[in-house]
Amino acid sequence: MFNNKIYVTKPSLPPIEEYTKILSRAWDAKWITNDGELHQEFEEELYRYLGVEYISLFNNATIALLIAQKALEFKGEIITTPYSFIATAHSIKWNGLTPIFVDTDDRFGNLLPEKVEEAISEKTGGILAVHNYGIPSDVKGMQKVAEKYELPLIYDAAPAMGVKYKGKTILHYGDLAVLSFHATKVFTTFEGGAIISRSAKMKKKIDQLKNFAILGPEEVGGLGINGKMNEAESAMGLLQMKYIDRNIKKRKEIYKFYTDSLKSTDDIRLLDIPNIIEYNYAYFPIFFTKGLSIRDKIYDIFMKHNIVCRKYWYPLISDHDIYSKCKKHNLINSKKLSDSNLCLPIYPDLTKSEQNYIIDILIDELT
Ligand code: T4K
Repeated sequence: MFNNKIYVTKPSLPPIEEYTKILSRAWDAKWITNDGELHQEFEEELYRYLGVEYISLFNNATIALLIAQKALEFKGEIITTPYSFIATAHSIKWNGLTPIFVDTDDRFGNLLPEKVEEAISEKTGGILAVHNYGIPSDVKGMQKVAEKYELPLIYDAAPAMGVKYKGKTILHYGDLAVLSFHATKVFTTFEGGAIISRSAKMKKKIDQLKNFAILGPEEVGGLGINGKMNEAESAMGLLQMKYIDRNIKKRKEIYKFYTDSLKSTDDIRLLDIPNIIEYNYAYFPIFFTKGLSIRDKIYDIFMKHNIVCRKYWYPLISDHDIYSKCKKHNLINSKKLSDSNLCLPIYPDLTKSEQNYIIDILIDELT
């Protein structure tokens, strides 16, 4: 038994000396937020790394999701997924819009384009899809539906930093895509996020919205908010760029070890990620084919052994009181996923003995 708790994730932090060295530039300049030098350099590094043209940095992904919807003029009812972190739906509600919950596929928990199409009505004013666990699915199908009905499409790509689809970043899909750089993500700036847009005009609009809609010293263009990333977060982002590939590689090794150890275990389904996707190994969800009671039993056993797994995503967003009155379209697959999943700890610093300990407990309980 390990004395310290093993959490589902832990941030990968660079050496503190490297961080203070970069941060000292903000100290010397006495410029600590509002599009500082480190902010600009971090944005540049992201262009290079992601191969995208327009990025706006944010203080977190939730505010970025709010702004993305404002920028695309989402209105009325917004089709979204019940199988995600609560922030996905909250961002819709904060904008005074109504989430409509549609079912996902039964493998990855991503919205199904055909179900989205079925749910579209004259009240629909946007689609907020998620690359669940950072894994994209039928992005082309979703694009077709959005185009056919002329609906703006946003991807909540919060966990998808570094993920590629057919050799290119997944962030090319959707009218806008939103990343999170929270402490629990593969790439962290403490708190933080970004919107990837498709045109200089849209980036400008987003950059204004995140800065109170200020157009000049004496001019405000409408209703804006404070969504800015500061220099301490930007310094962290700049430094983290050095480590991202190494961190993803370490995650991949753990992912492979878990997969090899569990693939012949009955009663568990693992994610089967298609070859066209280069994953960032953000999560290691397992799905108990016999459902909720065994999942909850294993969760409790792990807790007794100081292993803190998470049921991402249980309950479904649509089952929380605040969303209970929203329209739900036959959430059969998402309900099944929600009742059967458990995410095992995965992060670069997870030691081999910790990995063995986790697997041994699980296999022991299931055999
Ligand atoms: N959309 C999606 C699909 C998302 O997953 C998220 C965020 C968002 C939108 C919104 O993005 P942000 O606005 O946050 O940028 C956490 C995070 O707060 C949240 O950012 C994240 N998703 C979500 C999946 O997880 P909690 O309440 O589960 O976090 P917490 O504090 O329980 O942390 C989880 C584990 O991480 C802990 O057991 C221990 C470990 N941990 C956590 C922190 C904060 C550390 O080891 N160090 C840390 O500093 O929501």
